[in-house]
Amino acid sequence: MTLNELFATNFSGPTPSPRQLAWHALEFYGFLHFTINTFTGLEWGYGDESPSLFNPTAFDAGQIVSTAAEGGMAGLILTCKHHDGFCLWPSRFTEHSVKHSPWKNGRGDVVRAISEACRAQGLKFGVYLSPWDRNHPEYGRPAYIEYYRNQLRELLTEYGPLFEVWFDGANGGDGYYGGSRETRQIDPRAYYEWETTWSLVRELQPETCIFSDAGPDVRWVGNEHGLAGDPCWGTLDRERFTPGQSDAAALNSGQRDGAHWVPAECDVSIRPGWFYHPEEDARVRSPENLLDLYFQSVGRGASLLLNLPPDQRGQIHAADAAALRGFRQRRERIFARNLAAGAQCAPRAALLLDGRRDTFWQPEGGDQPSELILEFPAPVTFNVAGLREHLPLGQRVERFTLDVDRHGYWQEWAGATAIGNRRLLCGKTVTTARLRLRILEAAASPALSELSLHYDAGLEGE
Ligand code: FUL
Repeated sequence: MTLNELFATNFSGPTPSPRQLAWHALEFYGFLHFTINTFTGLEWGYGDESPSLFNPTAFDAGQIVSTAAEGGMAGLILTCKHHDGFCLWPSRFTEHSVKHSPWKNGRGDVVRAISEACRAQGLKFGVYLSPWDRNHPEYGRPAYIEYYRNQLRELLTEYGPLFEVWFDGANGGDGYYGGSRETRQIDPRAYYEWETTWSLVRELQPETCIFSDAGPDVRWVGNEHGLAGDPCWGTLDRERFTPGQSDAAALNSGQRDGAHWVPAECDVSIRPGWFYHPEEDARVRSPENLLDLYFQSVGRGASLLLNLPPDQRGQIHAADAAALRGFRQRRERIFARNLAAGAQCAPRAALLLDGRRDTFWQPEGGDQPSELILEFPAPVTFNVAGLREHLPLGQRVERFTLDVDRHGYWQEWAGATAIGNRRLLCGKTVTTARLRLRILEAAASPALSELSLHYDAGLEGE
């Protein structure tokens, strides 16, 4: 019996699949909203826009991807087709695409360019293909589902490995629909036959994670503000949710007793809109605001999917690039060093301080509450703490505190419900020679892979 098997025996909750574990390691990646809307100023194109409107003046996939990479993003998801139906690649199944745009005389392929730039710069690549299509004449009828799957097949087979496929639940009803200009209501539960579409993804890209309001691999967090619930459990009863029809509050917090592992992703834009609009150039989020989002998404065990909309040149605007760079610098300043490294502790507990996810600590004997004490060679000043659970063994911890030694007495510094992939806590600045982690409630013997302490002069919790 391996150590993992031994520790798994007393736990019956869901655990992540290998593809979900790989996804958890990414934590922060980007969205690219780019299409005809970039040129018409809309957020939702009606579907009757001429492909001739798509004409970036200086498209540069390298600049887009390097901006994301310099911001510390691990991957990018591109809106290959948004609700207006215009395709950023020359799909064989429609004329409503880049092949009829003046850009590169109709010979361009944004999906190819971005996917190749991602590969060249070591970022993962993912696709967004809007199920709602306001251009297509057959939308609302069975023929459209076949069209949708044909397009998906192109994206799944012609652009290399994908890390995530993003299925949007939005549907506003009205549209151009091949000239009918009417409202078409569909039943999201029945119309798309998601199980069949998901199995196509499984067959063609078994390692990619499928995102929707309801998973199956990654779930929507229930808002577009970048905020995970506190707590935000990685578990959910998947059957109770339908893409496009989900209970946002339940998605925000997850369900502690959920039977499936379906972690949350926080999608949010760096600007007010998802697409680039020049009038929003002065309304780009600040590095400080992005850091706040990071603590409330990644710091609660979810991932952060931050949208960077390419502008009318086909590049990331300087204001967005500067904010992203500033955000990275803030993160680096805070997290570069683990102030707890080098502490004296029980021998296996040193595995919490080695900066590795694959090694982990479990309390001796599995008693509850269980505790761990770190003694520092010299007093440590901190106001941020980070913890990680060893996710191959599931989400076990339900309540914990971090206590500091104040003149020989333990005083609670911070406490929370749930850890999961990552838990970041901000508190009052404190100086101490000893730290105690107390796990007050857990579903089974806890398994933690990381504990870190940090200090940042710009941060202070309540
Ligand atoms: C929503 C869409 O309606 C927005 O336009 C955007 O793509 C966002 C990420 O998802 O459902």
